[in-house]
Amino acid sequence: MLIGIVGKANVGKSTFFKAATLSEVDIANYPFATIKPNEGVGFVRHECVEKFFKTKCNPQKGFCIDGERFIPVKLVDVAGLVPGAHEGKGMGNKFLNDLSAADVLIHVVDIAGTTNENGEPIKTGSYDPANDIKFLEEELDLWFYGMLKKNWNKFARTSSMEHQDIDKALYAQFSGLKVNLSMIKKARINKELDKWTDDDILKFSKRLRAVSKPTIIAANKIDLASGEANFKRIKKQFPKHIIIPVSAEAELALREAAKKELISYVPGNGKFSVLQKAKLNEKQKQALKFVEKFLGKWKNTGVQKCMNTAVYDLLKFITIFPGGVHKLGDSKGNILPDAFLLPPNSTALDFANHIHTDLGDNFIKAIDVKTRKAVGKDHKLKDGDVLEIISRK
Ligand SMILES: Nc1nc2c(ncn2[C@@H]2O[C@H](COP(=O)(O)OP(=O)(O)O)[C@@H](O)[C@H]2O)c(=O)[nH]1
Ligand SMILES: [Mg+2]
Repeated sequence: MLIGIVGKANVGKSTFFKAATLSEVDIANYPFATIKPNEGVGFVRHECVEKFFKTKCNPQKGFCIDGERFIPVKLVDVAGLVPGAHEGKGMGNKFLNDLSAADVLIHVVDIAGTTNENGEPIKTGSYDPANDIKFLEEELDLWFYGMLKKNWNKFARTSSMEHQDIDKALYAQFSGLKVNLSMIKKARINKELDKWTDDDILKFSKRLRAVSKPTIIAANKIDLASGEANFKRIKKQFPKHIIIPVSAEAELALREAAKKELISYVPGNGKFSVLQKAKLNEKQKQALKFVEKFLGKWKNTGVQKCMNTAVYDLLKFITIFPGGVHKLGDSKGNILPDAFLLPPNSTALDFANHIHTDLGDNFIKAIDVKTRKAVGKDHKLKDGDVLEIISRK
């Protein structure tokens, strides 16, 4: 799972990224083999099944506070995209490449309109953030379009002459882009490839971009003047988009204060409490006062909400906990040590394979630990299931 943080310069991408990847707990074990310089580990929040089993978990990846499990996901902070990025403007090619592997995007927009189209600071409210939503989608569409156009004539002719499967032929053009065959089928025009017009290619590029890089809008800097009015207007203007009010700065303040043990705060909550032993300086007092007022109005900072919405609502992933009917711990006695994110419609066998292909290869049956019922390999999993895999080895 890779979430791409995108947007033009100075909208708050890095602030969002820093807030989302800052955890109260230092975690040694990430489930990711490689982390590039502009990548980090953030978390989605899911109710922990420890409550169901009336126990206390010891997560080995991620962490758990107050019965809320934080499950690691990778984030990439893509440097500011400018109009014309698809033609290479402002290192556009490199930045777009950074997005190739993303499953879902969080488009950070300066909803208060304090930055112009190039990300330069201007008077608050004097730029319409609607332009940014349009511009970014257009850049991504044209990026997809450019990839197709590069070899189109030759590729369309060969594919038609050789009677190749159209979906597979198109699929081959998007290697490395987290595009799969079902996305191609959803987006495709129903015509032999050598009959496609330029308009058809563009139309397909747009549809494919929309299904393969689903995007939510983080309406950031909502704490500033004109943030709220712009947010309301833009929600009306883009009724099909998911737009979440965000103050990345407020979230960063909360996570930093929690890390210093000045407050207790569960990311995503609408409240925090100042810890008894905390010695706040004047600046910290002011910052927390501002955040408290903000939460009173907006309920939460929106950062955790963006993460959860991207993974659970847009991608419709489910969380599955490995466990056993007789033992919820691993060999070292860690209770409910893991929580995995799986794509929608995953089966018991998919889960076994996700843990280890050996487990999939030797699959006998699985047990739904909550109901204690045995299930077969094709059993469809649902969010929050606890599963035990019984294998031959
Ligand atoms: N008021 C306010 N300012 C913010 C917020 N998020 C970021 N900023 C400020 O916006 C500026 C640009 O932020 P940065 O994260 O570097 O933007 P990036 O270029 O998109 O990575 C900085 O001065 C931040 O402090 C927010 O939620 N509210
Ligand atoms: Mg930045």
